[in-house]
Amino acid sequence: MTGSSTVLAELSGGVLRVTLNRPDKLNAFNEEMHLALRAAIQRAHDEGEVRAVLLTGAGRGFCAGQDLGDRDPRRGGPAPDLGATLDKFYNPTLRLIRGLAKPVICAVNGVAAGAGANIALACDIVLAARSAKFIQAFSKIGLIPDAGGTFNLTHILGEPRAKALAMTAEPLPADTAADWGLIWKAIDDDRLMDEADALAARLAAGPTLGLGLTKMLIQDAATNSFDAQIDRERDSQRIAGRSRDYAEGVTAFLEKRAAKFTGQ
Ligand code: LHQ
Repeated sequence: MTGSSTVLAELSGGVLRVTLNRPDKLNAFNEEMHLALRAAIQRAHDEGEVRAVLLTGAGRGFCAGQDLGDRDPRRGGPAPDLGATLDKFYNPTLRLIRGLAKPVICAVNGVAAGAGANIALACDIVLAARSAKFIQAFSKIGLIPDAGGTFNLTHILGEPRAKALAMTAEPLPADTAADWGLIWKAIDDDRLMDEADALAARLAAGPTLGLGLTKMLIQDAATNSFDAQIDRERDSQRIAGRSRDYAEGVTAFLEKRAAKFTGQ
């Protein structure tokens, strides 16, 4: 187990399990937690043994976004530069998650609000406890949905639902989030972590290079033309076709046995 006390990081069987750990604050972000989360995702980039990441939260919540106690306006002083906070803390971590050529699974174990909701939505496969809710809480405090919210909500849901969620801050139950395609699955609370662990283990035993290429292609499809995208598929398939895992996958199929992927 590594990491600070605010973010626990544990590598087992190729899965780096990263747990946001300020449960008495519903895992709201302070500066230490920002840096610790970034360090954990950076570790997933740096270490070849990490072949999948599982992000979750300790206690009854997943993450309540920014710790609002950190910038109490009652203390007076100049207004904070929240753009600088995004530049310094949120955006580098979001870019690391999206740029990590390995699967990132998010197990939303409870309420996900503000930037907490949008960090979950930036992950590759999102499972949520049936009791969890996603809240675009920003409009309640006069802010805009950050942490990739305006991008992901709009691309995944379209303008009507994105605007309504953002402007009303109404909690979206996990089942509805799954029905709308915002997340992969809602799962009974007592089954969530078992299913998330099993999925993470399965992906960590997968063809990591090919899964990473797949992730990047699907992300880029949102902004590429069809024409550009099929060229990218050609380039990526060329790389995948030269991987050891492709040779192993085809050999295993022909030999009627399970493939043993190494991620290369
Ligand atoms: C919290 C928080 C919290 C501190 C619960 N902070 N303590 C913002 C600014 C800067 C830069 C850029 O980006 C951003 C992005 C953002 O994330 S803005 C959105 C910030 N988040 C929110 O507005 C959500 C605030 N929290 C809530 O609305 C509720 O806590 C939710 C709906 C998440 C959960 O409600 P409950 O289940 O009723 O729990 P609770 O409210 O009783 O919270 C439990 C404790 O956690 C409580 O502390 P206490 O000492 O009273 O037990 C809360 O004060 C604390 N907490 N969120 N964001």
